[in-house]
Amino acid sequence: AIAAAPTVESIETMLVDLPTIRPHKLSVATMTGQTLMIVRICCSDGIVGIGEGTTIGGLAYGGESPESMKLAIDRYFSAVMIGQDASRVQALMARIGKMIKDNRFAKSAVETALLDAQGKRLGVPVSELMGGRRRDRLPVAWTLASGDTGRDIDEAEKMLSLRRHSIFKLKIGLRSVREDVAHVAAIKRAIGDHGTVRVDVNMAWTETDARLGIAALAGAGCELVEQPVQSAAALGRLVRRFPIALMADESIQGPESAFEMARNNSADVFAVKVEQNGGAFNAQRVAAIADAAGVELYGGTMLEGAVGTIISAQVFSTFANLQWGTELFGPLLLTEEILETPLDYSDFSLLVPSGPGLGIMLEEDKLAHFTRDGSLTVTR
Ligand code: MUC
Ligand code: MG
Repeated sequence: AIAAAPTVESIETMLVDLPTIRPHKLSVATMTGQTLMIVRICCSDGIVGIGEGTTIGGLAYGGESPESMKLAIDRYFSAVMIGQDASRVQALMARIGKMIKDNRFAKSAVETALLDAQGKRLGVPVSELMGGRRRDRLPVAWTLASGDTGRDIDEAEKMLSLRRHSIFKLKIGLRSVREDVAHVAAIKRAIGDHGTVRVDVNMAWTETDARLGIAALAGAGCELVEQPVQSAAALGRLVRRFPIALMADESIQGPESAFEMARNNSADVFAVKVEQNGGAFNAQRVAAIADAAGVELYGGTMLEGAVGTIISAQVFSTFANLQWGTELFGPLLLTEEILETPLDYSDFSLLVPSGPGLGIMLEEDKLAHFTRDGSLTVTR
Protein backbone atom coordinates (compact mmCIF):
# COMPACT_ATOMS: atom_id res chain seq x y z
CA ALA A 1 0.00 0.00 0.00
CA ILE A 2 1.12 3.56 -0.64
CA ALA A 3 1.81 5.47 2.57
CA ALA A 4 -0.54 8.38 3.24
CA ALA A 5 0.77 11.63 1.79
CA PRO A 6 2.46 13.92 4.35
CA THR A 7 0.34 16.96 5.09
CA VAL A 8 1.07 20.45 6.38
CA GLU A 9 0.47 20.31 10.12
CA SER A 10 1.52 23.68 11.48
CA ILE A 11 3.08 26.91 10.29
CA GLU A 12 5.20 29.15 12.50
CA THR A 13 6.40 32.63 11.61
CA MET A 14 8.82 34.97 13.35
CA LEU A 15 10.55 38.26 12.79
CA VAL A 16 14.29 38.21 13.38
CA ASP A 17 16.00 41.61 13.62
CA LEU A 18 19.71 41.58 12.83
CA PRO A 19 22.16 44.50 12.64
CA THR A 20 24.20 45.19 9.49
CA ILE A 21 28.01 45.46 9.65
CA ARG A 22 27.76 49.12 8.52
CA PRO A 23 25.03 51.43 7.25
CA HIS A 24 23.98 50.28 3.75
CA LYS A 25 22.96 53.33 1.71
CA LEU A 26 20.63 52.89 -1.26
CA SER A 27 18.73 55.60 -3.12
CA VAL A 28 15.52 54.36 -1.44
CA ALA A 29 16.73 53.73 2.14
CA THR A 30 19.68 53.56 4.51
CA MET A 31 19.70 50.19 6.22
CA THR A 32 21.28 49.71 9.63
CA GLY A 33 19.63 46.36 10.13
CA GLN A 34 17.68 43.71 8.29
CA THR A 35 14.52 41.89 9.39
CA LEU A 36 14.19 38.27 8.39
CA MET A 37 10.65 36.90 8.37
CA ILE A 38 11.34 33.23 9.04
CA VAL A 39 8.64 30.64 8.35
CA ARG A 40 8.77 27.07 9.58
CA ILE A 41 6.40 24.46 8.16
CA CYS A 42 5.94 21.26 10.16
CA CYS A 43 4.58 18.27 8.27
CA SER A 44 2.73 15.17 9.46
CA ASP A 45 5.75 12.95 8.67
CA GLY A 46 7.84 14.90 11.18
CA ILE A 47 9.74 16.84 8.52
CA VAL A 48 10.21 20.58 9.01
CA GLY A 49 11.00 23.04 6.23
CA ILE A 50 12.23 26.63 6.60
CA GLY A 51 11.69 29.68 4.43
CA GLU A 52 12.50 33.37 4.60
CA GLY A 53 11.13 36.68 3.43
CA THR A 54 12.97 40.00 3.47
CA THR A 55 12.43 43.44 2.02
CA ILE A 56 14.69 46.48 1.79
CA GLY A 57 13.94 49.32 4.19
CA GLY A 58 10.46 48.12 5.21
CA LEU A 59 8.09 49.45 2.55
CA ALA A 60 10.69 51.71 0.90
CA TYR A 61 11.37 49.26 -1.93
CA GLY A 62 8.01 47.61 -2.61
CA GLY A 63 4.53 46.76 -1.42
CA GLU A 64 5.38 44.06 1.12
CA SER A 65 7.16 44.33 4.48
CA PRO A 66 8.39 41.59 6.85
CA GLU A 67 5.42 42.39 9.10
CA SER A 68 2.92 42.18 6.24
CA MET A 69 4.34 38.83 5.16
CA LYS A 70 4.01 37.48 8.68
CA LEU A 71 0.42 38.68 8.91
CA ALA A 72 -0.48 37.28 5.49
CA ILE A 73 0.96 33.87 6.36
CA ASP A 74 -0.52 33.70 9.89
CA ARG A 75 -3.96 34.84 8.84
CA TYR A 76 -4.41 33.68 5.23
CA PHE A 77 -1.75 31.28 3.92
CA SER A 78 -2.06 28.97 6.95
CA ALA A 79 -5.79 28.51 6.40
CA VAL A 80 -5.17 27.52 2.76
CA MET A 81 -2.20 25.24 3.51
CA ILE A 82 -2.91 23.30 6.69
CA GLY A 83 -4.08 19.75 6.00
CA GLN A 84 -2.91 19.86 2.37
CA ASP A 85 -0.42 17.45 0.78
CA ALA A 86 3.01 18.92 1.61
CA SER A 87 4.84 16.76 -0.93
CA ARG A 88 3.08 18.27 -3.97
CA VAL A 89 4.80 21.64 -3.84
CA GLN A 90 3.72 22.97 -7.24
CA ALA A 91 0.09 21.88 -6.70
CA LEU A 92 -0.01 23.52 -3.29
CA MET A 93 1.53 26.72 -4.67
CA ALA A 94 -1.15 26.73 -7.39
CA ARG A 95 -3.84 26.38 -4.70
CA ILE A 96 -2.31 29.28 -2.79
CA GLY A 97 -2.15 31.30 -6.02
CA LYS A 98 -5.89 30.81 -6.59
CA MET A 99 -6.87 31.97 -3.15
CA ILE A 100 -4.24 34.65 -2.47
CA LYS A 101 -3.44 37.42 -4.94
CA ASP A 102 -0.07 39.21 -5.18
CA ASN A 103 2.03 38.78 -2.00
CA ARG A 104 4.94 37.45 -4.05
CA PHE A 105 7.48 37.72 -1.24
CA ALA A 106 5.29 35.81 1.22
CA LYS A 107 4.61 33.16 -1.45
CA SER A 108 8.33 32.81 -2.02
CA ALA A 109 8.92 32.27 1.71
CA VAL A 110 6.36 29.46 2.05
CA GLU A 111 7.43 27.84 -1.24
CA THR A 112 11.01 27.82 0.07
CA ALA A 113 9.89 26.04 3.25
CA LEU A 114 7.91 23.46 1.24
CA LEU A 115 10.89 22.82 -1.05
CA ASP A 116 13.24 22.51 1.91
CA ALA A 117 10.90 19.96 3.49
CA GLN A 118 10.46 17.99 0.26
CA GLY A 119 14.22 17.89 -0.35
CA LYS A 120 14.76 16.59 3.18
CA ARG A 121 11.99 14.04 2.64
CA LEU A 122 13.60 12.71 -0.56
CA GLY A 123 17.19 13.19 0.61
CA VAL A 124 18.18 15.56 -2.23
CA PRO A 125 19.16 19.23 -2.46
CA VAL A 126 16.46 21.63 -3.70
CA SER A 127 18.47 22.10 -6.92
CA GLU A 128 17.77 18.45 -7.76
CA LEU A 129 14.03 18.90 -7.19
CA MET A 130 14.23 21.73 -9.69
CA GLY A 131 15.78 19.86 -12.58
CA GLY A 132 19.36 19.49 -11.38
CA ARG A 133 22.20 21.89 -10.76
CA ARG A 134 24.61 22.81 -13.54
CA ARG A 135 27.24 24.31 -11.22
CA ASP A 136 28.32 24.01 -7.58
CA ARG A 137 29.78 27.50 -7.15
CA LEU A 138 28.29 30.88 -8.01
CA PRO A 139 30.28 34.09 -8.57
CA VAL A 140 29.22 36.66 -5.94
CA ALA A 141 29.39 40.45 -6.32
CA TRP A 142 29.76 42.76 -3.32
CA THR A 143 27.84 46.02 -2.91
CA LEU A 144 29.82 49.10 -1.94
CA ALA A 145 27.27 51.38 -0.26
CA SER A 146 28.85 52.98 2.80
CA GLY A 147 28.07 56.42 1.38
CA ASP A 148 31.78 57.38 1.48
CA THR A 149 34.11 56.99 -1.51
CA GLY A 150 37.28 56.41 0.53
CA ARG A 151 35.62 53.86 2.77
CA ASP A 152 34.21 52.06 -0.29
CA ILE A 153 37.69 51.87 -1.83
CA ASP A 154 39.16 50.41 1.39
CA GLU A 155 36.33 47.87 1.48
CA ALA A 156 36.88 46.88 -2.18
CA GLU A 157 40.61 46.41 -1.58
CA LYS A 158 39.90 44.26 1.46
CA MET A 159 37.48 42.06 -0.52
CA LEU A 160 40.02 41.64 -3.32
CA SER A 161 42.79 40.67 -0.92
CA LEU A 162 40.49 38.17 0.84
CA ARG A 163 39.63 36.77 -2.63
CA ARG A 164 36.00 37.07 -1.60
CA HIS A 165 34.72 39.45 -4.30
CA SER A 166 36.07 41.02 -7.48
CA ILE A 167 32.74 42.26 -8.88
CA PHE A 168 31.58 45.48 -7.23
CA LYS A 169 28.12 47.00 -7.40
CA LEU A 170 27.89 50.63 -6.36
CA LYS A 171 24.63 52.09 -5.10
CA ILE A 172 24.04 55.52 -6.59
CA GLY A 173 21.14 57.90 -7.27
CA LEU A 174 21.06 59.77 -3.95
CA ARG A 175 23.50 62.52 -4.97
CA SER A 176 23.71 64.49 -8.21
CA VAL A 177 24.60 62.63 -11.39
CA ARG A 178 27.90 64.54 -11.55
CA GLU A 179 28.86 63.58 -7.98
CA ASP A 180 27.83 59.97 -8.53
CA VAL A 181 29.89 59.67 -11.70
CA ALA A 182 32.94 61.10 -9.88
CA HIS A 183 32.40 58.57 -7.07
CA VAL A 184 32.21 55.65 -9.52
CA ALA A 185 35.22 56.86 -11.51
CA ALA A 186 37.35 57.16 -8.33
CA ILE A 187 36.50 53.63 -7.25
CA LYS A 188 37.14 52.16 -10.71
CA ARG A 189 40.51 53.99 -10.86
CA ALA A 190 41.51 52.56 -7.47
CA ILE A 191 40.51 48.99 -8.37
CA GLY A 192 41.91 49.07 -11.91
CA ASP A 193 41.89 45.72 -13.66
CA HIS A 194 41.63 43.79 -10.38
CA GLY A 195 37.85 44.05 -10.35
CA THR A 196 34.79 45.17 -12.27
CA VAL A 197 32.39 47.99 -11.41
CA ARG A 198 28.63 48.14 -11.91
CA VAL A 199 26.02 50.54 -10.54
CA ASP A 200 22.47 50.26 -9.27
CA VAL A 201 20.40 53.45 -9.38
CA ASN A 202 17.25 51.84 -7.91
CA MET A 203 15.02 53.92 -10.25
CA ALA A 204 16.22 57.28 -8.91
CA TRP A 205 16.94 58.93 -12.28
CA THR A 206 14.77 60.68 -14.83
CA GLU A 207 15.30 59.58 -18.40
CA THR A 208 17.34 62.75 -19.03
CA ASP A 209 19.55 62.07 -15.98
CA ALA A 210 20.01 58.56 -17.31
CA ARG A 211 21.08 59.68 -20.79
CA LEU A 212 23.80 61.88 -19.35
CA GLY A 213 24.68 59.53 -16.50
CA ILE A 214 25.02 56.31 -18.48
CA ALA A 215 27.24 57.96 -21.11
CA ALA A 216 29.54 59.31 -18.38
CA LEU A 217 29.56 56.00 -16.50
CA ALA A 218 30.57 54.17 -19.68
CA GLY A 219 33.51 56.58 -19.96
CA ALA A 220 34.46 55.91 -16.33
CA GLY A 221 34.83 52.16 -16.94
CA CYS A 222 31.51 51.02 -15.45
CA GLU A 223 30.28 47.87 -17.23
CA LEU A 224 26.58 47.77 -16.34
CA VAL A 225 23.80 50.05 -15.11
CA GLU A 226 20.94 48.51 -13.12
CA GLN A 227 17.43 49.98 -13.19
CA PRO A 228 18.36 53.65 -13.76
CA VAL A 229 14.71 54.69 -14.19
CA GLN A 230 11.36 53.40 -12.99
CA SER A 231 9.52 53.35 -16.30
CA ALA A 232 9.85 50.22 -18.41
CA ALA A 233 9.13 52.34 -21.49
CA ALA A 234 12.01 54.69 -20.64
CA LEU A 235 14.30 51.70 -20.03
CA GLY A 236 13.38 50.47 -23.48
CA ARG A 237 14.30 53.82 -25.01
CA LEU A 238 17.63 53.90 -23.17
CA VAL A 239 18.71 50.36 -23.91
CA ARG A 240 21.35 49.90 -26.62
CA ARG A 241 22.04 53.64 -26.90
CA PHE A 242 25.20 52.97 -24.91
CA PRO A 243 28.06 50.50 -25.20
CA ILE A 244 27.48 49.18 -21.64
CA ALA A 245 24.77 46.82 -20.43
CA LEU A 246 21.43 47.92 -19.02
CA MET A 247 19.83 45.65 -16.45
CA ALA A 248 16.22 45.52 -15.27
CA ASP A 249 15.61 44.70 -11.59
CA GLU A 250 12.52 46.33 -10.07
CA SER A 251 10.76 45.88 -13.44
CA ILE A 252 11.01 42.08 -13.21
CA GLN A 253 8.16 40.95 -10.96
CA GLY A 254 7.27 37.53 -12.28
CA PRO A 255 6.95 35.77 -15.64
CA GLU A 256 4.35 38.14 -17.13
CA SER A 257 6.49 41.23 -16.51
CA ALA A 258 9.57 39.40 -17.81
CA PHE A 259 7.66 38.48 -20.97
CA GLU A 260 6.60 42.12 -21.49
CA MET A 261 10.15 43.36 -20.93
CA ALA A 262 11.52 40.75 -23.33
CA ARG A 263 8.86 41.44 -25.96
CA ASN A 264 9.58 45.16 -25.87
CA ASN A 265 13.37 44.69 -25.88
CA SER A 266 13.55 46.78 -22.72
CA ALA A 267 16.78 45.46 -21.18
CA ASP A 268 20.02 43.65 -22.02
CA VAL A 269 20.02 41.76 -18.70
CA PHE A 270 17.38 40.64 -16.20
CA ALA A 271 18.24 40.58 -12.50
CA VAL A 272 16.26 37.63 -11.16
CA LYS A 273 15.28 37.88 -7.52
CA VAL A 274 13.53 34.80 -6.16
CA GLU A 275 11.29 36.74 -3.77
CA GLN A 276 10.43 39.51 -6.20
CA ASN A 277 9.26 36.94 -8.73
CA GLY A 278 7.14 34.99 -6.26
CA GLY A 279 9.42 32.03 -5.63
CA ALA A 280 12.00 29.67 -7.09
CA PHE A 281 9.74 28.12 -9.74
CA ASN A 282 8.81 31.55 -11.04
CA ALA A 283 12.49 32.50 -11.09
CA GLN A 284 13.09 29.53 -13.40
CA ARG A 285 10.20 30.66 -15.62
CA VAL A 286 11.71 34.14 -15.86
CA ALA A 287 15.09 32.64 -16.75
CA ALA A 288 13.49 30.57 -19.51
CA ILE A 289 11.84 33.69 -20.96
CA ALA A 290 15.17 35.55 -20.86
CA ASP A 291 16.98 32.66 -22.55
CA ALA A 292 14.37 32.44 -25.29
CA ALA A 293 14.59 36.18 -25.90
CA GLY A 294 18.39 36.34 -25.88
CA VAL A 295 18.37 38.42 -22.68
CA GLU A 296 21.30 37.81 -20.31
CA LEU A 297 20.87 36.80 -16.67
CA TYR A 298 22.01 37.86 -13.21
CA GLY A 299 21.11 36.34 -9.85
CA GLY A 300 19.82 39.14 -7.61
CA THR A 301 19.27 39.48 -3.87
CA MET A 302 16.77 41.15 -1.57
CA LEU A 303 19.60 41.30 0.98
CA GLU A 304 18.36 38.04 2.40
CA GLY A 305 19.80 36.13 5.32
CA ALA A 306 21.09 32.59 4.89
CA VAL A 307 17.75 30.94 4.08
CA GLY A 308 16.69 33.37 1.34
CA THR A 309 20.24 33.39 -0.01
CA ILE A 310 20.38 29.61 -0.26
CA ILE A 311 17.03 29.08 -1.97
CA SER A 312 18.35 31.62 -4.49
CA ALA A 313 21.66 29.77 -4.81
CA GLN A 314 19.86 26.44 -5.26
CA VAL A 315 17.70 27.75 -8.12
CA PHE A 316 20.42 29.88 -9.78
CA SER A 317 22.59 26.77 -9.85
CA THR A 318 20.03 25.25 -12.25
CA PHE A 319 19.96 28.18 -14.73
CA ALA A 320 21.24 27.39 -18.21
CA ASN A 321 22.76 30.87 -18.38
CA LEU A 322 24.05 33.18 -15.67
CA GLN A 323 26.21 35.52 -17.72
CA TRP A 324 26.56 38.21 -15.04
CA GLY A 325 26.96 35.99 -11.98
CA THR A 326 25.12 36.71 -8.73
CA GLU A 327 25.10 39.05 -5.75
CA LEU A 328 24.23 36.50 -3.07
CA PHE A 329 26.25 38.24 -0.35
CA GLY A 330 23.32 39.01 2.02
CA PRO A 331 24.53 36.97 5.04
CA LEU A 332 27.90 38.76 4.86
CA LEU A 333 26.21 42.14 5.42
CA LEU A 334 24.86 40.97 8.80
CA THR A 335 26.81 40.95 12.06
CA GLU A 336 25.35 37.63 13.22
CA GLU A 337 26.01 34.12 11.96
CA ILE A 338 22.70 32.22 12.27
CA LEU A 339 23.79 28.87 10.79
CA GLU A 340 25.29 25.88 12.59
CA THR A 341 27.83 25.66 9.75
CA PRO A 342 28.59 28.97 8.03
CA LEU A 343 28.26 29.26 4.27
CA ASP A 344 31.41 28.82 2.20
CA TYR A 345 32.34 32.12 0.55
CA SER A 346 35.75 31.69 -1.06
CA ASP A 347 37.48 32.05 -4.43
CA PHE A 348 35.16 34.95 -5.29
CA SER A 349 32.18 32.60 -5.10
CA LEU A 350 29.59 30.87 -2.91
CA LEU A 351 29.45 27.10 -2.65
CA VAL A 352 25.90 25.81 -3.19
CA PRO A 353 25.17 23.46 -0.24
CA SER A 354 24.78 19.82 -1.22
CA GLY A 355 22.83 18.41 1.76
CA PRO A 356 19.11 17.54 1.60
CA GLY A 357 16.66 20.42 1.09
CA LEU A 358 18.34 23.80 1.38
CA GLY A 359 21.29 22.02 3.00
CA ILE A 360 21.60 24.43 5.93
CA MET A 361 20.75 24.33 9.64
CA LEU A 362 19.73 27.32 11.71
CA GLU A 363 21.35 27.88 15.07
CA GLU A 364 18.19 27.94 17.16
CA ASP A 365 19.54 29.78 20.23
CA LYS A 366 20.92 32.55 18.08
CA LEU A 367 17.63 32.89 16.22
CA ALA A 368 15.60 32.95 19.44
CA HIS A 369 17.83 35.68 20.85
CA PHE A 370 17.11 38.03 17.94
CA THR A 371 13.43 37.13 17.49
CA ARG A 372 10.95 39.91 18.10
CA ASP A 373 8.15 39.19 20.60
CA GLY A 374 5.05 37.60 19.19
CA SER A 375 6.09 34.66 17.05
CA LEU A 376 2.99 32.67 16.22
CA THR A 377 2.24 29.05 15.39
CA VAL A 378 -0.97 28.26 13.55
CA THR A 379 -2.24 24.68 13.74
CA ARG A 380 -5.47 23.13 12.77
C1 MUC B 1 18.81 45.81 -5.39
O1 MUC B 1 18.09 46.70 -5.75
O2 MUC B 1 19.43 45.21 -6.24
C2 MUC B 1 20.97 44.14 -3.98
C3 MUC B 1 22.20 44.41 -3.55
C4 MUC B 1 22.12 45.50 -2.69
O3 MUC B 1 23.03 46.04 -2.08
O4 MUC B 1 20.84 45.91 -2.63
C5 MUC B 1 20.05 45.00 -3.30
C6 MUC B 1 18.83 45.46 -3.93
MG1 MG C 1 18.71 46.44 -7.87
